[in-house]
Amino acid sequence: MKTTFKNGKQIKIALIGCLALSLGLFAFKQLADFSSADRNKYIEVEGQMEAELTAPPLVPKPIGSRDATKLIVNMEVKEMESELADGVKYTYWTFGGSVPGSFIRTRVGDEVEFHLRNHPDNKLSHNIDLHAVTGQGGGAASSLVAPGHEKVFNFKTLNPGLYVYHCATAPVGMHIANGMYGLILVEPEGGLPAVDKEYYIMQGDFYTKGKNGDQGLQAFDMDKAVKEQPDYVVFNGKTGSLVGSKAITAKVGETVRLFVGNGGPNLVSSFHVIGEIFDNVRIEGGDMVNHNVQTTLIPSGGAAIVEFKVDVPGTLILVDHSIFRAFNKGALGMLKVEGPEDKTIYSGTTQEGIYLPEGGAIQTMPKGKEVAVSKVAKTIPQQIQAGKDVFGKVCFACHQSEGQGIPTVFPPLAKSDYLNADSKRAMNAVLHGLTGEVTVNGKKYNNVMTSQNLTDEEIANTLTFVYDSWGNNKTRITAAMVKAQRNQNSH
Ligand code: HEC
Ligand SMILES: [Cu+2]
Repeated sequence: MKTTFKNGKQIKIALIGCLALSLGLFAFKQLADFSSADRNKYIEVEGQMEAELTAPPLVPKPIGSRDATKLIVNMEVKEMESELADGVKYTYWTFGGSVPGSFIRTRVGDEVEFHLRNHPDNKLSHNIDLHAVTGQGGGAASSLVAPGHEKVFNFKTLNPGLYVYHCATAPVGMHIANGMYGLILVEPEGGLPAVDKEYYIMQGDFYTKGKNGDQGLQAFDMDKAVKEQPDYVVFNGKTGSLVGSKAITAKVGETVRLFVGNGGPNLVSSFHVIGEIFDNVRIEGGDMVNHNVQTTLIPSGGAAIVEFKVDVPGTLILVDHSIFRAFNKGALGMLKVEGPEDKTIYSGTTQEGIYLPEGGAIQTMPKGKEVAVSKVAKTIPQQIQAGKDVFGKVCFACHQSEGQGIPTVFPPLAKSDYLNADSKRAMNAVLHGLTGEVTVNGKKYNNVMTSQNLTDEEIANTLTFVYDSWGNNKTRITAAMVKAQRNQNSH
């Protein structure tokens, strides 16, 4: 008994010693790591160049052994209508015209001069928060830009890794939900090891007024977004973006690197490739590399770099392994591998048609409701119909789908005393924007409505729709009235 006790004590002392030593080493390593990020501040730059930007699934050329440089990034925000699924349209807000936005490739020590332009046809202000930036708001505080304008800010890349960027304009969740996210890679000194193929994939969740599969232009649904109940969960902005003829490709024996991001806004991704095992995963896009991984977790607003060698031919299926999202909401892509078989690795007869998307859980028949565009003067019902369309693309983003507004931020258009009291004032708000304090239904608002860049007819239709809806006084506005108002103000 006595000797065992003594031994126990010795073991304890040894353990404490070990612990102290490893803590010391850990602290030392931490210091070393911090100082390397710190050191990168002093990397000097050589010359300057414009950054190559690419739309998914492509990535720019590797940085290789190039010196740190002054890197000019020219990024333009574009609001655009595009297809979310077969027969389903959506108004996306994009960085560079794609969802996810353009891929940006830099190296540590680069001095980035970031030019954010907001296309003149856009309706809203936007900005950018890059997770690779050390500084206020990740750049968001310096980049809020109105349609037709440009903002410039500068940052030095201190930490290597794969980072998400996104818009951070209020309502932030809505801007991200509409597609405003992308990836920026900061390569270490000397670059990442060379591979044969590199691709850019980013997951996102989408919230539509209609159900999954409902046809036509679908407006953003704030309620579903707040409840985190997406109708679509997709790779690269739409269902089928990496399916069939759009699949990414590789040849047997090649090494593949996927830069995988997750824009959210809400869901975490369980990224998995059916029929492969990841040889390397750069966890969360940082320095730590794990090996032999089946599924890697990619947080919302996070990323990972996965690498694997493809050994046998076939179609590998990329999924979020929260599996209903893959087969029923769209989070399914394909990597087609061509080349000779290797029976020592895999053999068996191959059946066609497995692992194909199954579509929305609750399918409905296409309604295909088309709005006729006529050149002759519209009747009131036609004006209301056309106005509803514009409202759904432009005004709903702030005033919400039922004109209910958002307390303290966006005033209601439903039963609005401000609106109903003076139609000229309402036309002016849409024509020229509105700032300063206004009181609507007894509540004060002091915010900014940007001018809306619409034609006289569009404004007339939209206001006629608004006046006809949600308990308003049914005033009819014609294009001639808007024109008169526009001219009156240009004196
Ligand atoms: C970017 C957000 C935004 C968009 C888009 C927008 N508005 Fe506004 N709107 C506002 C804000 C903010 C105010 C209040 C401004 C203030 O506080 O001075 C406002 C005020 C108004 C008002 C007067 C107050 C009221 O509630 O009656 C009207 C009318 C109006 N908007 C109509 C429209 C119409 C029609 C559209 C689409 C063509 C539109 N707005 C698009 C943000 C927006
Ligand atoms: Cu935005």
